[in-house]
Amino acid sequence: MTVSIARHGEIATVTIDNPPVNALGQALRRGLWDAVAELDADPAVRAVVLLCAGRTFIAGADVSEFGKPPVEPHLPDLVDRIEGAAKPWIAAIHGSALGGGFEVAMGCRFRVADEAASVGLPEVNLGIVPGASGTVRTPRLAGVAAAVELVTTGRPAKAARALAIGLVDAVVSGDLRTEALAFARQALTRPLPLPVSQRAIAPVDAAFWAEQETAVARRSRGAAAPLRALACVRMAAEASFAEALAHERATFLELRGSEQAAALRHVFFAERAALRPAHLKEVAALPLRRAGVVGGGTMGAGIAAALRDAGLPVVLIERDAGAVARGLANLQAIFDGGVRRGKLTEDQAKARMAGVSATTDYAALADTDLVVEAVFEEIGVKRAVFAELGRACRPDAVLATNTSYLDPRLIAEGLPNPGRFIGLHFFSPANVMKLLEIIPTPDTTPETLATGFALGRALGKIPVQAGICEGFIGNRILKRYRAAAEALVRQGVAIAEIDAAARDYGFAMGPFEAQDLGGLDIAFLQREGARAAGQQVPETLGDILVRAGRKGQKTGGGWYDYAPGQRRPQPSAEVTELLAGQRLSAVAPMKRAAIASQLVGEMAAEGDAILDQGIARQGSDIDLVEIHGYGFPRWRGGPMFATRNRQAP
Ligand code: 3H9
Repeated sequence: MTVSIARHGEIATVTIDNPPVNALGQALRRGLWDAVAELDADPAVRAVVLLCAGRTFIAGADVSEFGKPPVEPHLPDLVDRIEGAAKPWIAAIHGSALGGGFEVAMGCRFRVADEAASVGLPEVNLGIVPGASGTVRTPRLAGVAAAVELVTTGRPAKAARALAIGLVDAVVSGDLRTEALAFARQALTRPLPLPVSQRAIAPVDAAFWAEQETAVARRSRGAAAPLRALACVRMAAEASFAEALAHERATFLELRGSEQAAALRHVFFAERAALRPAHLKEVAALPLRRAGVVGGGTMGAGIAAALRDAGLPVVLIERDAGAVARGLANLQAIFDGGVRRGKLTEDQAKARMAGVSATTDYAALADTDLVVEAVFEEIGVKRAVFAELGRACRPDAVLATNTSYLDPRLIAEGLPNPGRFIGLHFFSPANVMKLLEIIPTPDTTPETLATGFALGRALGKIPVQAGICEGFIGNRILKRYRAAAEALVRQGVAIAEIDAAARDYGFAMGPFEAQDLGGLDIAFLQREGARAAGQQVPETLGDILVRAGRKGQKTGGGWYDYAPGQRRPQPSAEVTELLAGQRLSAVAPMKRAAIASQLVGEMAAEGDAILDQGIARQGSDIDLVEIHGYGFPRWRGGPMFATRNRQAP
């Protein structure tokens, strides 16, 4: 039974039980519709408490219904029906009341939330706007500014904030059902507040909308939904409830059928599938209670910070006392940054540091469940580390390398119990970037692989399995992308025009300005290493620049020039001269859309090769790698989705 009714004296409870997240599919909407009728007709009932079973309140409309024609009862009608019920309904919220779930809660006369609950309207993350009065009722509850923030960012508000801004009427600790029933009894002793739809919206000054439009457009970088959501709130503030509702519904239906919404739905389901891959369903992960990190540089410190953020005690190993001190200072700097940005309190930062013990002695790793190696990218150095780990760690401890380019099989050679070895490729800064490439070797056991995914989940990452090849999934595609960008330069397309095309497409930065920021020398050294090892690696345009001392912003110039202390790229006469001999005769000027299409097409072509070789398990994994590791615009769905769906860039 999806919806069940119980009576507690003059209060009824309506309990929704629709696992996993009580999404508002058609059967549930019908069940609630009928519950209103049944309770309206029962003279013994004076108020109704709406509860959910399971881990959360209603998490929203059922996203899997979005590709299909809407079926009655429609959600906006259901929200109106609950609001118009003869008895007041009280939403009792635990977990998350999101999207349609929060819209149902706003149809209720009161909202009572558990102290760990959150409420929000995340529809923009799916490329849509709320479609059942979210943009129209929220400003009536919490004011225009709060409504704009909620609907344009999609970020939920935690219970305490929701109470402070008026989204909920009470926050309770203890048993939610008991507390909500007590709230309902109290509420019946006082006059009822107006239904939300009848409340007034406090006016805002004219400049507000212009400021918000600029700010939202800047933030959303090509994503359509946030600006459309803003327009809906504006309509709510300036027109009648009914007009605003009709405008919101029309916008919702239009966007629901858009390419952006299809792309974002693809990402939504891909992300959830990535966390629990089907092939590991039956495999139990090993327990993760204590972790070790070898190497306290930028990468190692970032990994240690990520582990601490997830609550794991960390042993940090470095090779000498100076390096131990530098590693600790790197970690301290990360947590200090968290405090400066308001993400951590001073006390939390102290607790994060207190959970780290740093030493040169590998024996300190004796009782760790997992150790991640993040030392210099050189095979001999890494093998020496694993020889130590093989001696110091428990035989069942998972041992991971964070290599980005080396063959993990070579790193693991000679390691006792090679089944517990795995590649865990983090992206810098490792405590921030969501992507985690997981690279099993032929020896890695399913339990070790499952533990890699469990770690990814614990750290709040998007884990993606990759096979062994140079650069795994992400860096291999990056190489092709950069080569494609260089090929355009050789054809005579201006460097700045290529970067602008990538930005227009939705990337934060183009391929050349990104290299200038990160430094051209890392990839150069790697190519030089391969050349020294006898591999045929053709000379790139980047090589020419590095040989001329242009390594990027840090040397005052790379693909562009930079004025001292400035980060704004300026076209460079020196680069034009250095590359003059490399350009073919000028081609017809290319439109930016065609440039972007070519770049993304090359990424997808590499993705196809990666799939053919079994390096990635599915196209959606490649999309996740690009979105979470390389700044591919989420609302395009990733290179594989964008190319397959022939989106016009
Ligand atoms: C909306 O409401 C539009 C309305 O304004 C207007 C309509 C007219 N639908 O994330 P999890 C599945 S738009 C269908 O791992 P958690 C998910 O795929 C909606 N399925 O759990 C997964 O399936 P599986 C606005 C959904 O505990 C399973 O549930 N709402 C939906 O880590 C568990 O999910 C949102 O955007 C859904 N709406 O986190 C909320 N949601 O097990 C989206 C989840 O087969 N959801 N599933 O892989 C969330 O943010 C999280 O699921 C939540 C729980 C925080 C609730």
